[in-house]
Amino acid sequence: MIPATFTLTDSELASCQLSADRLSSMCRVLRDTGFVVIENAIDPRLVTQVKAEHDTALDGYLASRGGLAGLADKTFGTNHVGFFPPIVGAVAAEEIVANPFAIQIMHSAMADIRCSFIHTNTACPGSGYQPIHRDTPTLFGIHNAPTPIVHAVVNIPLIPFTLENGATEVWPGTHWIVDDCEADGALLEERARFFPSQRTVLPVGALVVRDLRMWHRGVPNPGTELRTMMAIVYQRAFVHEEACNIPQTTWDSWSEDTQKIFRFNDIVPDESHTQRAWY
Ligand SMILES: O=C(O)CCC(=O)C(=O)O
Repeated sequence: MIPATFTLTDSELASCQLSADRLSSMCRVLRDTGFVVIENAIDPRLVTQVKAEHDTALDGYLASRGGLAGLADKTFGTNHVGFFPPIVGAVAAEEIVANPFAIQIMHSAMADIRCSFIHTNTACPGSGYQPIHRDTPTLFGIHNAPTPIVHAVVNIPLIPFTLENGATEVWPGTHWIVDDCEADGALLEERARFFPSQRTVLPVGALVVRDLRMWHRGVPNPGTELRTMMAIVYQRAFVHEEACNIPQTTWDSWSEDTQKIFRFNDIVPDESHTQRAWY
């Protein structure tokens, strides 16, 4: 089990509420280590449904791009596919896109937040190592002082993540390294040799809230099954992010609180819904 892991109690699950003490412990772990895991935040049956709908959409997308062979040299790491699934059905369920436990943590850590980035990362069979990286540069290019968290990603594994099938590797504490990693010239591989890393071994039903600055990488999946995680990025509401478009039916199914998180996006008729694509 990853040290940064919490298990929700029956009463937390029933009320969808964290007590002030528990919330404060989770936020402290996020602040100290760069990530926090809740191992039972989502009904596994919903995750199974998300996987089925996601995989159908991903199949169609890959077919439209000539399969994995057609994406060779385009993806970030061999056979690591980044995909924006349609924001419909189970993928768009509030337990996924605005999970109440993840949202409480992020509201506490970042106050008012927004989201425009509903995405998945799939380590396909035959994937290799990605370069070690962080997903966002430092705030305002500040390199001489630590800054508070501004972006967080919520990762939701769609199958159990194991050491054998490509559980993501993370370097706890590295979100506090604020120098200009990219300009420094030393590969993070060289620097990361001096820190211990952890693998995010996770059951279905878990979620991870990760500071986007934390060093991490996708690793090989030598198995036969797609290893997919949702990667939904939230940021403090003052930060600009390219809008996505949300189908009207999905928008209407959301509570006011969820609509507030997605308020900077375009709401479109269902038939006009399109998603971004990297390649
Ligand atoms: O899929 C993973 O385990 C990590 C993916 C990732 O970090 C990325 O594509 O930026």
